[in-house]
Amino acid sequence: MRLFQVRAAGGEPRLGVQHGERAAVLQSAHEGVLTALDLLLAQAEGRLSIGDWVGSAERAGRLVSVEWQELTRGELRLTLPVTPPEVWGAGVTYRRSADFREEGSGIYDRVYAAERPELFFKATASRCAGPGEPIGRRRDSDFTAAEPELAVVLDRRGRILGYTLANDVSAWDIERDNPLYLPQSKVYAACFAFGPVIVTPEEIADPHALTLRCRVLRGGREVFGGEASAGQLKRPIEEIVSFLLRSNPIPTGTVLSTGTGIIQPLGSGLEEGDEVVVSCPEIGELRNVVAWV
Ligand code: DO4
Ligand code: MG
Repeated sequence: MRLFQVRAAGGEPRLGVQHGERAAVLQSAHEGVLTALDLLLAQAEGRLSIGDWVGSAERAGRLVSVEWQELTRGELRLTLPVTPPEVWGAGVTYRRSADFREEGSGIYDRVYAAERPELFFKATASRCAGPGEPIGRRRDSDFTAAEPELAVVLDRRGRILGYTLANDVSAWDIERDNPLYLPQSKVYAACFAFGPVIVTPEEIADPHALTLRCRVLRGGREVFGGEASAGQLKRPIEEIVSFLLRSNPIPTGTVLSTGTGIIQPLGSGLEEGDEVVVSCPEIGELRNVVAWV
């Protein structure tokens, strides 16, 4: 099942369910469910099955059908598919990311080879951008890049509630200046985008078989394109999750982004107005335009 959320100006997020070009939006709470996280959690806890709940909400007239494309331009707009209390990132999980970052210090090669992964606090909900919302480029960065990543939504026990696409937008020049500046390269306004939907685990037989693609469009022309398979991840996603939970309780709805395998070359960073498109056939397409923050 593919779950999303919409919001009218000034309104609270509401759950929707996508089937291809059609979608259905929840009009009011049904069986105690109003948001995507309510539904994901209810299924994970064995209180309902999402398929049965959708059927029952349709019969009760609570799910109203809409065109998917309308949700990208109408009054009711796509927003974050869950409101995450915390967002964490994993780093240097692909050889390509280690090679690009390593400049002789040895730290990136060491963490790529080490048992313990790199994990960092990435964002709060207020720093996240949903589908179609602007992503940020810091005014004090000359080289900010997209980091297209597969992300998971977790419950407090670390169970994977669903998969989504993410963009761990990062000021690479600040990180390259000194690795101790990592939090400033990673955490700022609109530094993390994710969506458009959360795909439930029963639809993704093997997350490591997913291939992500990224395009950066400037004035409609592609100025960068790249792809990576999650099969190139150095370690399984469950292992990254288990390290995140070591002595570190996480709240339900936490998003963990699993690292980038797609690298924009030096000198081709994001400009204001660029559109970044992260896509994966099994999940959809996440589009965001870059804005100064
Ligand atoms: O160490 C820097 C961060 C790496 C990262 O975000 C990634 O590899 O995706
Ligand atoms: Mg990253």
